[in-house]
Amino acid sequence: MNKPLPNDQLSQLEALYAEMAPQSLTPLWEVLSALVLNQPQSPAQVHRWSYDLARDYLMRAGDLISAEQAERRVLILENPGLPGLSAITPSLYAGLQLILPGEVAPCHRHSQCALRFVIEGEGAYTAVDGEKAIMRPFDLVLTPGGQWHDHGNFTDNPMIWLDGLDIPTVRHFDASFAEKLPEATHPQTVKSGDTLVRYGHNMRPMRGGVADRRPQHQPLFHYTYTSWRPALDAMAAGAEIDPHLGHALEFLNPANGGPIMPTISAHVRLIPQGYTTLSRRSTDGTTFVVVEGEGEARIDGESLALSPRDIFVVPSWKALEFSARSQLVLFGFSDKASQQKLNLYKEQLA
Ligand code: GTQ
Repeated sequence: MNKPLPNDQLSQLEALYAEMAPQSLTPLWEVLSALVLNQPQSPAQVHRWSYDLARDYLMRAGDLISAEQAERRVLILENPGLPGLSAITPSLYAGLQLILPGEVAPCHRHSQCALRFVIEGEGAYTAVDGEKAIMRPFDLVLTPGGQWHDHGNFTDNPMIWLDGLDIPTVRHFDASFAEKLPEATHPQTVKSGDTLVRYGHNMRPMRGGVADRRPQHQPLFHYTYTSWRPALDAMAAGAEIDPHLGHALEFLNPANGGPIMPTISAHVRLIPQGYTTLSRRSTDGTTFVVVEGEGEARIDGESLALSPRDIFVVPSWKALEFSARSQLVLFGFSDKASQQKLNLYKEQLA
């Protein structure tokens, strides 16, 4: 509403609201400006989780409950501005998952799309439709919606990764289905690494027979650190830097050249030592992992110190700039994939 109303009009309106409320009717004019915002006003807050601190709690949980008992032993990174919603931004979820030596997180599938970004440990696996991806630090592994997945660790060390899922998006659409496989692990369908060989080199098998075993729309599910990290270095050595992003590369779905999954985009970026990026804001609230380096993120004036393995979230439409004290390498994921489909995505460069 634009102007304050006279008292007698107000009291009659309030009586009217009270009468209609039991009929599940409410007046738009009382809430319109809060519904149709002039610009995003995210309820999510800027937040950083110290990896060491979160890891400590995760390991203590590991002493008390097994991966099998928990189905997924994960500490949710819940945005302090979204209490009780199991969300890191309004549309996405993040958590830290621990698999201890000898454990299996049993096989299931669901509508939700998931990414895993490995933070600690080497050699445990995520199996997607019965094909194991052997996980190494800073690998990106996908379990796209509807694909069977189980995790297991037959190494001698704990394995911890960041889970990023579209749980709040699927909840928003009321479209969640999930089922468990009767067995803890999916039967092996093909040897580990088969999909990387077939789809991991900007190529795909020519049609025919078992060559096209993977779902056509979502064939690739493993993006290795050993491929993305040198690509970023080569870019930094040769290309002019983007003053707002640094050197940045987005992970793609080779089936269509689009984002990795229908609801989640992911990228990596490198900011050279001593460099400060120009301020930029975008509508896709983004969760970051510090892969290497030390520095600072300034987010609408708030400052976060960045250290390796820390995780932080920058909500929608917050102006963000990075300063790299030593060369900073970051991984980030967001709902840009969804927003672009819905023609909602916007960015603004300072
Ligand atoms: O690994 O399948 O963090 O289903 C949350 C839900 C992980 C998983 C999560 C899940 C998973």
